[in-house]
Amino acid sequence: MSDGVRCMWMRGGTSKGGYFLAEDLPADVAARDAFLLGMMGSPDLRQIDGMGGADPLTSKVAVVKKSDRAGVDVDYLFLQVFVDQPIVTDAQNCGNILAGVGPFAIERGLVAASGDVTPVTIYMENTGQVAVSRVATPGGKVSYAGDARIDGVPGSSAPVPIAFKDTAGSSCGALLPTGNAVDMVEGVAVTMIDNGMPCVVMRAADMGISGEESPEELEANAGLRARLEAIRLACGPMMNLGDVAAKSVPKMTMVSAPRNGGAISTRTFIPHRCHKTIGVLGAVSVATACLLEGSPAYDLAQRGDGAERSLAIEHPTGEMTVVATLDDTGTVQSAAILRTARKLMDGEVFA
Ligand code: NQM
Repeated sequence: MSDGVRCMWMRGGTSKGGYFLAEDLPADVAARDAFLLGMMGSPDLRQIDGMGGADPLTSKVAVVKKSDRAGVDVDYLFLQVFVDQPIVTDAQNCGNILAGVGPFAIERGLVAASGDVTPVTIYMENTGQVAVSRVATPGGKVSYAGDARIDGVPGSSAPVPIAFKDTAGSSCGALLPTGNAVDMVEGVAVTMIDNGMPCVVMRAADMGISGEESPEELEANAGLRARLEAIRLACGPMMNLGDVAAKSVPKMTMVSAPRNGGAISTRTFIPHRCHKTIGVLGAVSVATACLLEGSPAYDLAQRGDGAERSLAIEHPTGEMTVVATLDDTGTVQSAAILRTARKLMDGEVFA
């Protein structure tokens, strides 16, 4: 067993994980990753000997430090610790875990609380982009209590609204890495898109499903999973992501017409488990695909109108609303979403 490492366990949005100050973790990446695998209990489907919750959504890590960048408060590196393989990857960002970064930075004294709401400007190291999160700090202390609700989390908490700018091409170099709104891959019409998260968007009907199935039903569909993985492996190099066999991107989103008054209905593989909701930046990318003429999502979506669109991205347990701001050409310039976060434990963790 290792010496204990200072760590705060938090729910960020619909994910959960360990939040560390960079200075508390080994500087050597191999030593850091070995520690993170050990403390999560990976590789093991049940993660029985660690903190991980046997799901990619609860096997996540945030590494935070004070930033040297002008106008930025903290730098945030997201690490996905695989459940069943000895892999720790920084190849993706996470907008849910991001929701805990502002409160964590204030709690650890990296940012001073200012007034009832403290804005925290966060540089996302995985993709080189900036997000601004607003943290409730009544009386100069972080408050997690409040009446904001997000689907996929029971009860209510203090709101953590987050605004993103310039997320296009975060990992793929361009919003549409192939230059096309639609490509045929393995006989299926797909949009390969990256507005903060590399995603492959396709019609549920083209994959032989209605799009109303539960995540459990979809995970039990071996034929669907094999087809999705074949498409994903083919899309990886086309999206400038190289061989994605051991990567957690691109995410695979199957879309159908909205059923509950939203903009579109989704079922997303991330990429081997079906998400119980949808990732934050995944939702921003899918919302952007809805506004892209030619995309399989375009005709299915209720797109609204005007320069500011509220697009409710329906998912298996509700919806996530993306507020997108468009320029004169109809291109998404910025996006905002509402999350909540909660401190669960502060102490030391062991590998
Ligand atoms: O897309 C899951 C999540 C995520 C990532 C995933 C996320 C995002 O729900 O920004 O939040 O797609 O692996 O936490």
